[in-house]
Amino acid sequence: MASSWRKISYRVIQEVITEFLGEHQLTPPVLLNPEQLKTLKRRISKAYPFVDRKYHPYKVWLSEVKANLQALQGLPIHGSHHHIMFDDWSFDRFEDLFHNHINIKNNLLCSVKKTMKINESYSECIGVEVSEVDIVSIDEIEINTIKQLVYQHKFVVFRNQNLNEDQYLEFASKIGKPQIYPQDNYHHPNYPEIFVSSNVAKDGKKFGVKGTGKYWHTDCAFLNNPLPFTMLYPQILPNSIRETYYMDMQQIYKNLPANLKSLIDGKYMIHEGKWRYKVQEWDIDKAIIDIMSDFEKKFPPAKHPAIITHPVTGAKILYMSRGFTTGIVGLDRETTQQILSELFSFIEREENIYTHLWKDGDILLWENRTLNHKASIVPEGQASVSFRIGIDDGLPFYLTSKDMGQEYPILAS
Ligand SMILES: O=C(O)CCC(=O)C(=O)O
Ligand SMILES: [Fe+2]
Repeated sequence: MASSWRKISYRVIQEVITEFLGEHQLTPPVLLNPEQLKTLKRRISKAYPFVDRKYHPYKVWLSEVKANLQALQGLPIHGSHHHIMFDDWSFDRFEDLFHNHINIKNNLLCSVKKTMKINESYSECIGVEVSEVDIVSIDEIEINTIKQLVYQHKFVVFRNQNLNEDQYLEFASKIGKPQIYPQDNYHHPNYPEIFVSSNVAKDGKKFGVKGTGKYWHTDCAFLNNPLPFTMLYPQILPNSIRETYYMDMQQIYKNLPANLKSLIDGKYMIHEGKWRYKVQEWDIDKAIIDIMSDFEKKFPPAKHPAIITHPVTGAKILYMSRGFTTGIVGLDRETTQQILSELFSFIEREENIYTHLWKDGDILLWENRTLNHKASIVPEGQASVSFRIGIDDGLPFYLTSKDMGQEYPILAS
């Protein structure tokens, strides 16, 4: 898979340097004085406001910038730099690299502002609100902007939407590849990509599954390939308040005390779905132990690093939840339980919880690598129906240590 990181990088280099040269009325090849060089480097760095400076691809990219700046000044390039130089300053030959990629937000806002309203002050910590967007006729630039907003702000809420199933699914397909959830009792009868959370029958038949997600979790953490994005679109909101709660596990990791960090640094955690399995008609007369072992045959426990690295932003994220995380690889049961319970009490504190209060017409799209979430309780007797679509953004769920150790870690085809 081609690296969106590198594609973004070249676009940013192109735009920042071109602008800089224009401002200074310089035509390459030029010799920049040290002050100009410093300014240019600072500007390029500032184009990545949300990237961890220690992120490996970022460092590789910086070394490319350095080499290209040397080329720009006509200086010889030393070392094993085998990358393309911006010697002729016609960036056309990078066009194939830019094709079909995620654009960085700053490149796009000007054109996108005309078609949708982005309210970034929507919440202090996470989330951004998008209104006045016509999802049915949304274009590629808007989609790319939305993806970038999700990576940066963790969730996007679209207001006042009124989409049918086809339109909803089409929107999801523009963002990425809709997942077909591996348990078909959750499927919409006509749209297997739509995961139905419902306590209301449809055409006299059971429709989806009721009361999903009432515990802290990230969707599909118990699979080897969990879900990058989740989109949720309530169809019927109960008369009582209906909320979904979120916790930003990137921020929580940042705040994690050093002693807790050291307990899980470099460790893998185990995630299991079996404790959340909802029994089906065909489970009647089966012993619970057999139901669970059947589930486990289909969905063996998954292992993921306790701290994952985001493939786009390079952020470190504490990847665990009370709903699915059941163990730490290599530690005995008692030690595991003690560490997990310490971590959960640190994580699930009131100040870490952001509440989204649902309004009619809301659609939420969130970063499922980063946010833990949980549904509010629907009181008995009140109707509630939501359509969820899991979306694969086509990037690795996280970078592995193997990726991090290589040059150009996520560039391999
Ligand atoms: O309905 C909600 O608020 C969240 C549901 C959920 O987390 C899920 O179905 O996975
Ligand atoms: Fe969920």
